[in-house]
Amino acid sequence: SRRLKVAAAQMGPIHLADSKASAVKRMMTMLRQAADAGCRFVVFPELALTTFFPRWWMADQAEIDRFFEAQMPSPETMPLFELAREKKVGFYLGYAELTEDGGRTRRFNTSILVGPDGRIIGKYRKVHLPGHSDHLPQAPFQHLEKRYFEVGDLGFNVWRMFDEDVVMGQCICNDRRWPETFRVMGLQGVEMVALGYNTPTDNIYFHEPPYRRVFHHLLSVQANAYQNGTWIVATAKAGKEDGFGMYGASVIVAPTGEIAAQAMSEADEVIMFDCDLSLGESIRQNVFNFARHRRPEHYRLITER
Ligand code: CDT
Repeated sequence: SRRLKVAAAQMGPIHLADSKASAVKRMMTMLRQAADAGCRFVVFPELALTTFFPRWWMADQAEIDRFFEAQMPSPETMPLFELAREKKVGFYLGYAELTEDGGRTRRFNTSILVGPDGRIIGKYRKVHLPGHSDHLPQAPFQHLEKRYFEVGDLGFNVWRMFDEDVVMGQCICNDRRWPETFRVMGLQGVEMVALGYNTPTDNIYFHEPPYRRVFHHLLSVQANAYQNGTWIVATAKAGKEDGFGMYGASVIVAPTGEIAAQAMSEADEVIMFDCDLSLGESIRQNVFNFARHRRPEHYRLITER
């Protein structure tokens, strides 16, 4: 059977005052731990280099742009890329991307797949941006992804990694709640999806208990893994950033929908699993054999509305 030992490198809080270099140092410690245990792929969180800055209202664009990367690898992340190449470990990294496009500055909530040779092989820009774009002074904190980022323009793709052996997909945080995210990758034969997230423990729009927030996270990744016969590696940035809580519950989910490994803390924590990639094949060849059983002629409304 084909196997890939992977790690979810959950991160504890990154405060406003923390430097990108200090976040990278923490990531390198975890990458080393994963590599020494035989992992060949490590998934880091969404916006892994900084605090989850969409919680802060900022009007000054220069202040906002401090959280963004105009190049990747950046000077701060270069040591992570070098360590990964030395250890021959691939990784997924989420960051805020600033790019010049035909004289226009564009900003995206982005993730990349980096091969074990240290080269960027795939980029994704977050499609489902949650939150709001105006200032909500009554709310305990903001969720300004719709203000600070454009909707991603690259779609949901898959890439062959590890000597063409593994069909890898990627998405970011809120995308995991949408079945369309995974079905589009499923239709391209995805075998493993890497995703990072930052999910506040409290809902600022309507009240719900924190345990229900974790339940909806697990429900989403477990159902989407099963319904597409794919592994999902979901990695949190967790804990209290400057007093604002985000849950952990990073998980490695099997194509059966079962949780193979789960983080116990809201701090830096590496969880690992030796994934059998053929496990998804029996699901994709039987119950979710798309070619045999899907009926897209009855799904038209999904793309028309
Ligand atoms: N980062 C991110 O996408 N977080 C959202 C919070 C939703 S509440 C606005 C999530 O879906 O987990």
